[in-house]
Amino acid sequence: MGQEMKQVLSMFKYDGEPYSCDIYGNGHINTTYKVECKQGDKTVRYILQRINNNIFPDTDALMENIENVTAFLKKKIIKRGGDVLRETLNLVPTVDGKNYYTDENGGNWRSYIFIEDTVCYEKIEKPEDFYNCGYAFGNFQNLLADFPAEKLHEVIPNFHNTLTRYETFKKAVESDICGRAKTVQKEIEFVNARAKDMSSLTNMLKKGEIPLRVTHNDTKLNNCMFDKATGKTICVIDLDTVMPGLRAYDYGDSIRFGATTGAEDEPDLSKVNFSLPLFKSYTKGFIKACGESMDEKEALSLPIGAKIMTLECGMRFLTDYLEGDTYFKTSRENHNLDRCRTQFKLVSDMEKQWDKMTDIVLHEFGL
Ligand code: ADP
Ligand code: GN1
Ligand code: MG
Repeated sequence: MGQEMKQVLSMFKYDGEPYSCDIYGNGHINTTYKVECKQGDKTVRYILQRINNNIFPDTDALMENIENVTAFLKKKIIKRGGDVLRETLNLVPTVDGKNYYTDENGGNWRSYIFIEDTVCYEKIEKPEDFYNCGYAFGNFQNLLADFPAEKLHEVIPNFHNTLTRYETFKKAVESDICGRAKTVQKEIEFVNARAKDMSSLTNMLKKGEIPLRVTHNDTKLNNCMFDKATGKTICVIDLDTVMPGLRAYDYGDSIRFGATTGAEDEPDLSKVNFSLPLFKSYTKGFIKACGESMDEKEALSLPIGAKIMTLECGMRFLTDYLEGDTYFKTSRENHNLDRCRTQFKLVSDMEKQWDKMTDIVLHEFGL
């Protein structure tokens, strides 16, 4: 471990002496490390993250959100007799009692207690796991239903405003700073052909058909931890984007990542197909967890969320490709383009199976 890393680690109130610190996980945004500390003959583990300040410029606001949300969740977990060390994220304070540390180069670091005896999946193997994932994210929203939303900073304004994302996309096509637009004409046309869809969710909100809620906004399968012993979901992580939003965002973002036979960045599109059985499993879990609080209009916004979040995410990957791969972490040439293509493949599949998707949602809703 280098001197700079040792310096960062020395700034956190860890139990024991840190002896290893390795890159960890598959997130696209922050740089995550697993820290191991020796305490007597025990090993105590932590997660350390260098916050991506290109994406989250206001670290105070970001960390205040996380501190408030986790404190709120902890109270609820204690009330129901749960284990606060495993059922929510727990920030480790710095030696001077702050929730993050700024190094000499201006890098911002935060640390969490490592949630032990869990697994985190990149791909769904068993439909039952996806049911549990749906239940976890539905339940997460329920737990935060009475969180005072005015306390939340909007750390990324318009995060899931698909229309704003479309405007940004069109500007990226127009500027074409890397000269890549000519190579992705088919993908650009795919987006433009769906211009009318971009405001479908925000229009429902504007018309008062669906309510604004406190949502997670980044409900990928790998932001959900499964208990190794029971196979059930135990904790929802990656709370950077908890903000006011729509249920359809959380539902849809999970579907686009999980209800598929291929990885988000699979280059061979013949391996990427939308999976109705997985869609059904997640839907069952999510709707069950939302319970009484959901009405028919909101239920009907869910399949729209699935398609729109998939289209939006594909459009974001394509925008980043056009802008030179500066937002999402990439590890190979055309990585963002491969990601974009899987999302568009899923959108096409969903369009073909639209009636079946709606029927499944209505059936699980009890109609
Ligand atoms: P990103 O914003 O880059 O996606 P995450 O906060 O999701 O970063 O963390 C990346 C990965 O690190 C997660 O997918 C998970 O595997 C792991 N991870 C994050 N926090 C914890 C934790 N408290 N305990 C155990 N693993 C964690
Ligand atoms: C990013 O942080 P991570 O990897 O969980 C992104 C999401 C995208 C996702 C696509 C803050 O999520 O919005 O849906 O990549 N997070 C942010 O995989 O932009
Ligand atoms: Mg993540």
